[in-house]
Amino acid sequence: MLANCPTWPEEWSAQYRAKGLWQGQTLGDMLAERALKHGNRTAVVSGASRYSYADLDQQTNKLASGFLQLGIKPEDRVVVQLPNRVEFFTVIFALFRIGAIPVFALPLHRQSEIQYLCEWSEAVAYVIPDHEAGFDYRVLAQDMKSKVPSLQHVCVAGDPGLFQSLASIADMQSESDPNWPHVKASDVAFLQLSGGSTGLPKLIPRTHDDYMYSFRRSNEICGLNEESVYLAALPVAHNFPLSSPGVLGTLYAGGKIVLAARPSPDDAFPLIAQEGVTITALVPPLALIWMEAASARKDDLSSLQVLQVGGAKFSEEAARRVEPVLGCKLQQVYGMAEGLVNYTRLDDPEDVIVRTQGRPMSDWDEIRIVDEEDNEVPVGEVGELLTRGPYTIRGYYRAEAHNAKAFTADGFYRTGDLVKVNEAGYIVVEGRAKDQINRGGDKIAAEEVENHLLSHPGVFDAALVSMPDTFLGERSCAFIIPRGQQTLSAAELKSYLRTRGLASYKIPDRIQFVETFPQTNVGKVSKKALREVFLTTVTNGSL
Ligand code: OOB
Repeated sequence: MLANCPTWPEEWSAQYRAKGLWQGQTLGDMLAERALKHGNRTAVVSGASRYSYADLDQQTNKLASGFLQLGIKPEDRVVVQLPNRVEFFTVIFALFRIGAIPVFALPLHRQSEIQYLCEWSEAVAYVIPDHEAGFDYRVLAQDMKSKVPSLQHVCVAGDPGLFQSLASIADMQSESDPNWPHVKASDVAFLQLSGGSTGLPKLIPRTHDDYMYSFRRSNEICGLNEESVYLAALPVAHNFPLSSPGVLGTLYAGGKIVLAARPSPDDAFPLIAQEGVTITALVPPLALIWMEAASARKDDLSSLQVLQVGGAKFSEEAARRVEPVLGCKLQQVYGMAEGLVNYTRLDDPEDVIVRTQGRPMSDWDEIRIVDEEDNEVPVGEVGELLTRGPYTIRGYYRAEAHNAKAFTADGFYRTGDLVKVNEAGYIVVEGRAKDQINRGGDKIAAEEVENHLLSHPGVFDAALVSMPDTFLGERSCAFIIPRGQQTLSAAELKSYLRTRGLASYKIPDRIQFVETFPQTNVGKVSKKALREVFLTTVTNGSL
């Protein structure tokens, strides 16, 4: 087991195994087994190319053997930053097969996030596309290679430039058959990134056992089977399209994955029509765009049975329009990379589907709704959601001090979400206790951006808060107290943040200069009051 990863106490693990929740299969073995069962069936469609289960498995083996020859060993960390293309699968399954640990980065991450991920995980390799959406990842990789001492290899999907291509790694000839390392299902399979609320994002260790349980159970709830066609419109490295039930659930079911390069209707609608897509997942702003476009376009979306919406709160008004406009069922999904996933059920009454964010997927999920003193609140009242269960982590990787705050002594994860739960166990997300902004599903840890702002010599103090937005749900506003008599402009600060290599969705949507911050009665910055300052000034028309 990877060091510095808190895990379930042995009696819990034993129980999860005895109940058949954890079945002792690794993700690498799952693909091999699926290839035996579904050999010639199409597993992945990407652009004009189609890959069968057998193709995927063979490609995975070749790459795994190449990775071994490069010297990548079990438990070595490898930062994987691939968009929706087939190499995402061959790379992660090759790493699973040799027991190396992918660290999932999102395509929008830039130098600041990637350097942190590489350094914190002490990654030996970094896997990138050549370029994507106008960005050359090889330039970023070159910078990382010069800054991160542990980084030995950069592996490129496509034209490798100065580095090594995945194709050449897969073609490395070995003297003998590879000696596959033994990988245990209870081992950490990969590290996922948390949305975070403190300075730097935390790494989430997920085991083969717990993750496989989460998508097997998701498949049951979402009705995935061999006939299912899943459109990956969101970036596949995110937990929602990865496993709820997402692409991994689809592979487990023997279905077909269709990869969209972008989630726009222009890209996605023709794929739905051509490939007979039955299910897909979107964040709320995209669901709004799809509904707008569906009324204006003529594409045949009739194969679509289920649209999952999650990652951020979906308004009831928009939720009610999904079925009439897109002709498919809506499923609300409220999940988190740390574990717990809630679904509305496909046969729930409409009111439940449009008004709630679902209920836990497993009977083994435990939830508690508590007040600020950790006392449980009465049913129907708002409190913070705490959770524990067979696929919810017991602690972040290398984060002992933080874990003591983020988890209770008896192993419940403090989600930082303010929710209420009705008599039937359905959850409604009401707000957030954590210092995070949810920008249409993209999570921004306020402190991370504040620290970047504070590094500017003209900034005396900085506070990032959310402001309501009809399209994204929330946008970010940075309140800045300038240092001394410095004259600073919003544009200057934004471009400063860009030069610090921050992902674009973290750049504040608005920057507001103030002289002081309102304070709480214990003398901390009151973000609640700042949000109110914003709202009043906006309504007065003075911003
Ligand atoms: C998903 O995972 P993360 O790790 O990016 O973000 C988790 C957080 C939750 O704690 C909550 O604050 C928010 O995102 N959230 C929602 C929501 N779904 C997630 N807030 C309101 N309504 C929803 N439906 O976002 C994620 C992981 C797996 C499946 C789906 C989403």
